[in-house]
Amino acid sequence: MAIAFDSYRSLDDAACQARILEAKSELGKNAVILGHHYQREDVYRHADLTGDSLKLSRLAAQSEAKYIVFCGVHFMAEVADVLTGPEQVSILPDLSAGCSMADMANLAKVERAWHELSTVFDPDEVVTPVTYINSAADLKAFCGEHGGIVCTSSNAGKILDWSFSRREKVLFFPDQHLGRWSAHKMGVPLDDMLVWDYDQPMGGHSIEAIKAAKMILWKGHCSVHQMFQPQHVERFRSQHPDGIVISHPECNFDVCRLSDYVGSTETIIKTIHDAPEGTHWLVGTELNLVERLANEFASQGKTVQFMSPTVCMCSTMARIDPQHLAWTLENLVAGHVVNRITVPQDEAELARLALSRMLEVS
Ligand code: CIZ
Ligand code: SF4
Repeated sequence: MAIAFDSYRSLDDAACQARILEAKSELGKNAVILGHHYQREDVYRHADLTGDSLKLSRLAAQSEAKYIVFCGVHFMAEVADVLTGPEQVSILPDLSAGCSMADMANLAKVERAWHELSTVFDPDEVVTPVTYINSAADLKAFCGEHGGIVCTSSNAGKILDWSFSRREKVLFFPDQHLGRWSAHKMGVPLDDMLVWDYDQPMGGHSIEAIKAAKMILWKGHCSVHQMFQPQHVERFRSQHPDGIVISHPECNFDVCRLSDYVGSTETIIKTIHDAPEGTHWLVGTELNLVERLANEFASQGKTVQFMSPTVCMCSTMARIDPQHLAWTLENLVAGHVVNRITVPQDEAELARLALSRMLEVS
């Protein structure tokens, strides 16, 4: 029988750290720990591989390890399961580590939107469905089935080019901000975009408005990135006229427009890494990553400052704490798999189709 979590609840952090190291060394090459850029420091330090969700899943797919322990959120562990072999096991140390943005779209709501669109035109001829990788596997499968594709914050522009070259319109979910910014960058006017409110019939729009729109943006967002506001950028600019501002495309449109650079976590890291010594940065993305960058680049004389005056962490990812990691690993040592994430096979096949289209395009 698997070891219950209860006894780990009161385990202090120092004891956890020691037990994680011990379990890791016993597991050796059988297990690989993946750590997302937004992961808290006391867990991130145990990662064998680090990166954004896509890079980590690709690395997982290349790894020989039987157990993939994903210190991230639920959709990432699903992608790892879809992209790895049938003998590999994807594990999420705390099942409540979800993504609130991913939860803003679900299959029932997207199917209803597709059905409502079908009263205006045949969406399978007119609309490419594009899902951000931050979404459940059944939505990726929906895109696979309907000629659609997955995108990440690194490749959204290329994916939209591909999508518009095939069909006249795009339905983009769940993040309206990534969709709006990426379409804007490729020259789609804001007037040609509408926000689909999934709680209203026909997304809250007239048939004429739907016929006229090029980009249909799902009404979803990341609650962490919504905390960054234009006034934070303006205050920084007035205090540091030579400062440079970089934001994640999940930030709202005005923050992106006021930024010098907009890019994924991998882009943010690389841009600051490649910048000259002595530069001063304001960064609009999750706090754990920004603090890590601030520490890492301090020795090169680069100052890295967090965009918001309040703490904005990915609180769901932070549920993967040292206690849950220790519990997961010690169970593996004892021969028990806890918190396995599996995507049903038919769904996984269609999700893989949408993911492989993305991998080909980008
Ligand atoms: O795809 C990811 O890992 C996320 C959530 C953001 C990013 O830009 O890397
Ligand atoms: Fe989801 Fe936002 Fe957390 Fe990213 S930061 S995993 S989008 S809740």
